Amino acid sequence: MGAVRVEKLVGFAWVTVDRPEALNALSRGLVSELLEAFAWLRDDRAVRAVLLTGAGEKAFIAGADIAELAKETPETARENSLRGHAMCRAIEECGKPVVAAVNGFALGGGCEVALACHIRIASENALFGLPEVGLGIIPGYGGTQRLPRIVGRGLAAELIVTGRRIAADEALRIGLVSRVVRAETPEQRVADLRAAAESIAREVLKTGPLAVRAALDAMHRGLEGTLRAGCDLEADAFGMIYETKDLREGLAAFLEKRKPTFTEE
Ligand code: CO8
Repeated sequence: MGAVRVEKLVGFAWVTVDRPEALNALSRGLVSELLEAFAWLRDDRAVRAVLLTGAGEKAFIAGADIAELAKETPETARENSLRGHAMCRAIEECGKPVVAAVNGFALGGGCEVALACHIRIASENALFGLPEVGLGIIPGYGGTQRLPRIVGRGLAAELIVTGRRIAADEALRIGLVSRVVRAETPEQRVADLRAAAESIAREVLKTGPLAVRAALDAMHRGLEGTLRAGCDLEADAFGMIYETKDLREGLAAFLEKRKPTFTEE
C-alpha cells in the first residue's frame, strides 16, 4: 500500500506522507509516489492549492531513508538524487501554491522537500536541518541550491557544513517559514497547524487561478536568471494575462463593488 495520502477538499487538497515506522522518511517508492501525486494535482483544475504534511505529530519527513542510502552505489546514488530533484520540481512547478505544514522533524530530504514548497509554516515543535554531512553525504534533493536562495549564502553555508538543527522560532526569524503555530497539546498543535494551512488555501481560493499560476511561474523562472531577465519575464506574463477573461472579471468586479467569479479562461 502507498505511503502518500491525497485528500481532496473543496478547492484544495492535502497530501500526507504517512510512514510512521520511519518518521515519514522518504523511501525510493515514496519519492515516486510524491512525484506522481504532484503531477496529478497539477492537472486537476478543481485543486487550487496543495497542503503538504507528515502524518502524526512528531515528523514532517525525517529525511531520505538512511537504510536505503547505505546500499547505494555511485551510479544509483546519482540517479536517486536526480529522481529527488524531479520530485521537488514537480512540487515547485505544480502551478498552484504548495504549502508545507511542518509538524516536527524536517531533516535532510524532508527539509529539502519543504524548501521546494512555495510557502512553509510550522508548528512550534518543528525542527529543520540538513544533517547530511554528519552522515558523510551531502544534501542531494536540491538543498545546496534552494537553502541559499531562501536564507542567504552565509547562513545556508553554516547550516549545511555544521548540520545544525534549527527550531521553529529561528526558522521564522531567518525567513525559512512565514508562520509558527503554537498550542497547548500535541493534538491541538496538529489541528491548529492544519487550520492555519487551510486558511492560506481559502485565501488562494478567492484569487484568479490564471493570475496565481502566472505569478508563481514568473517568480520561479525569474529567480533562475538575472533581475533584468526576470523583469522581462514578468512583463511578458503581465501582457499575456490581458488575454484572459479572468483579468476582465477581476477588474470589473472591483469597479462594480462585487466579488469576482473566476472561470480560469
Ligand atoms: N531513514 C530511515 N529510518 C529513519 C529515519 C530516516 N531518515 N529517521 C528515523 N528513522 C526511523 C528510526 O530508525 C527508527 O526506526 P526503529 O524504530 O526501527 O529503530 C524510527 O524511525 C524512529 O526514530 P528514532 O527512534 O530515531 O526516533 P527519535 O525520536 O529518537 O529520533 C530523529 C528522531 C532525531 C529524527 C532520528 O530518528 C534521526 O536522527 N533520524 C535521521 C535524521 C537524518 O539524519 N535525516 C537525514 C537523512 S539523509 C537525507 O535525507 C539525504 C537526502 C538526499 C538524498 C539524496 C539521494 C542520493
